[in-house]
Amino acid sequence: MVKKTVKKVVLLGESAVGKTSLIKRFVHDEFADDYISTIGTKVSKKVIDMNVEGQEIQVNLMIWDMLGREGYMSTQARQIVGAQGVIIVGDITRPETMANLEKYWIPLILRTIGTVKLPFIFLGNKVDLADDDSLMNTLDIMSELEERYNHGMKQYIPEHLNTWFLTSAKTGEKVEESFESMANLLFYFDRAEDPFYTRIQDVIIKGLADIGERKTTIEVLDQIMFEFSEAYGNMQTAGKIIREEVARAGIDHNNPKKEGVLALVDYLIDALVEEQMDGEMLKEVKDRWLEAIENIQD
Ligand code: G3D
Ligand code: MG
Repeated sequence: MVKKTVKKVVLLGESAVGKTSLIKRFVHDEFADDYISTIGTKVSKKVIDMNVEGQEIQVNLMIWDMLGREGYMSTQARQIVGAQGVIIVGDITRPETMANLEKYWIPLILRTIGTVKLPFIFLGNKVDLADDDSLMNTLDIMSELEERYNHGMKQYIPEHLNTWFLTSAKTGEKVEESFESMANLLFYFDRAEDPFYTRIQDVIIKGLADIGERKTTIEVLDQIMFEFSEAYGNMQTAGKIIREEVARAGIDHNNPKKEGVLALVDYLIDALVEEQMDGEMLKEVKDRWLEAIENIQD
């Protein structure tokens, strides 16, 4: 008997690191051409057959790709909800995108689902373009990430696989292996409570949850949209309001300006007033947003 499971996997990482290209390279069988426009996501499906200790297992990977308003924390956060595995991608040729694997993406996962107890695969992509310096930098980062988040995990996946890879969506190098490893880790996480994982979980959460002081216009805009959705309560309606008000404020998603964000604050506060949000809380929220805008350094 083949055991069948369905798993949601998301790819995270900055714009242009190669997420869409990696998925295209890996997935031949496109599950749905429909864009889930409300969350700016496209979902592809790929079936992986495995044999674990004599048991035939079919893992149906539902792979979520971020489209459109990429770079917006609220969009990213919504995509992460319900994920059973995360593939975090950096571009080897852009060291800051590699540094952000831990600095930005892991804290975002923590803030969104409150735990890191789901499997991570780390990818340094565009290895076909890498020079020696960027390769060394990437290897350093990868060994740290492995030690911190995937220590001891390797014993649960087949010999030829790993929890991190240097990939190329262009040549196909290690792309298949990356997703295959994710499928294995998903299966492992289903079955076992890893003592190491449980032990480090709290340390990591305490150590990383506070990272991420927001400074750029995009980051402040993210913060405002995220906090608005939280304050508003109903995520779906909040998302709709944000979309409308962002348009009304004339904000260009790719290049938001301070003045636009200031206008947005007024609109969003109005929306909260209409929801009868407590006056004092409202003032606190508004002051916090204005202060964040004040401190923007682009
Ligand atoms: P994203 O989905 O993370 O935003 P994309 O990234 O998949 O859209 O890729 C961004 C650009 O990087 C694309 O170039 C794509 O072709 C290129 N790219 C992605 N992966 C690789 C890789 O492994 N090697 C090389 N050499 N290029 C890669 P364009 O020019 O189409 O924008
Ligand atoms: Mg993309």
